[in-house]
Amino acid sequence: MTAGTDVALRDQAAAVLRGNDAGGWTKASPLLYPHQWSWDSAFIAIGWAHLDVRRAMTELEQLFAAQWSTGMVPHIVFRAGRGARYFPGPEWWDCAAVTPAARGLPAQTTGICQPPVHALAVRRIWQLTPPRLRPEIRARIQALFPRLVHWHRYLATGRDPEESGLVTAYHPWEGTDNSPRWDRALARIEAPRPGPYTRLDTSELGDPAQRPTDWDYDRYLWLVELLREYRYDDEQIHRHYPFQIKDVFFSAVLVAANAALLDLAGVAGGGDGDRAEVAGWLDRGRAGLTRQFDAGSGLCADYDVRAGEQIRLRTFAGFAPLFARTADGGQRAAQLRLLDSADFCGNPRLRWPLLPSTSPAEPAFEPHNYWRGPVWPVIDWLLWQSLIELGCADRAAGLRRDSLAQVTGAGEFNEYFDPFTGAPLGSPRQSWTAAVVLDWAAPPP
Ligand code: 2M8
Repeated sequence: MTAGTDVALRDQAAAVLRGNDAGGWTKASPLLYPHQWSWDSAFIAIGWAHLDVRRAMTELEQLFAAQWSTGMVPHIVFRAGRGARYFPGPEWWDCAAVTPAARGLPAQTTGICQPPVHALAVRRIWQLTPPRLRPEIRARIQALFPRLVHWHRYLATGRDPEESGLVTAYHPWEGTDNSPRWDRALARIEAPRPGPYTRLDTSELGDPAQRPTDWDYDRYLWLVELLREYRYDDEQIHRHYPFQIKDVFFSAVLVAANAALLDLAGVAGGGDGDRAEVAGWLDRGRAGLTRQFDAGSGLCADYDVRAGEQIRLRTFAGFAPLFARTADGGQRAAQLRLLDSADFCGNPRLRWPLLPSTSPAEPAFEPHNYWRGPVWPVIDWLLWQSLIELGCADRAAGLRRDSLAQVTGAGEFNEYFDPFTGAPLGSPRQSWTAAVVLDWAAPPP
């Protein structure tokens, strides 16, 4: 890629973010996702940081303004209001009516959460802050820091009462919706009885084959009904609720984010107590992932708490020790070998050697279908950052180069891409895709 194409790509990516800017927060995408999503906002803030670090901080401040009193940062803040075309809307969740934890917020929210990329975003914003803005941005990071700690504490306690170091996910919407990782747990829900509903996503997108099935949606919505019945109360959920998965990818992001939070403690003047607490979560998370690492396959396995069984599938999540950035020498070597094997980036049918969401060798693989095969630029961005931190500069440079080539070749900033053809799929003008392109295409400092 020449310097000229970099500039053109940056301009196009910036235009996507600006086009989706709703004034202080950014729509995840213009058609399919008109509200503010949690982990999207974190990636989006990284994109904004290349254009305007103040705007980048505002993105996260707006998101954290909707943080629950438990510390949970909700997965959607319904900022576009009730009239916006998105299903399911706030009435399905009804959070403020059933739990005091969701009262007094500036907008309605959902009652679940997504991977905590936020501290990674704040660290990146700080790295990109020009000297003249440092006093202002430092003060804003100081103000946000306790909220970030509160968020991580919620995940380390409310979502891990067993102190396993692994986060319990409550819903496929907590990140990777129709990943085959959830298939068996969802299949155990025999009689979902959600109220009557009409999906908007499939008609909005035009190709239902790129989205979860109605079978999935019945279960997604039934799980929301159960969560509401348990008043989003973690203790009740742990006792009664059928879908509880120790998600190694979510847990790995928390480990990486705890390391970022420790770095930020220096910037934000965090006290010794905070530092010790965060360091403890980091160690516990690393140990939890190590217990889930299967030396035979070279992958980390999720764990289904209700069924008491390991979830052994070849998906991107198996690379959790890399995503956590804590892989020891043995894990790192095994995972790097596997990463470039025919099961993943070395598959001869791939258009680009990028990490697909599900291995083409997995029976559940579908090249067009959402989290069941396509390449997601944000996931490759996380892997790229990890490889840099783990000292794998050459492999990281390849991921960056191929990711940019994928977007340039497609000429679109879509949500995900066909791994075999590189064709753009899912929602067009997806904010987080534009955001990571801005980071990849940035001129070296
Ligand atoms: C997708 O999920 C939403 C529900 O949250 C949906 O399909 O309607 C996922 O890819 C999720 O991880 C992402 O945050 C969201 C917005 O981009 O879209």
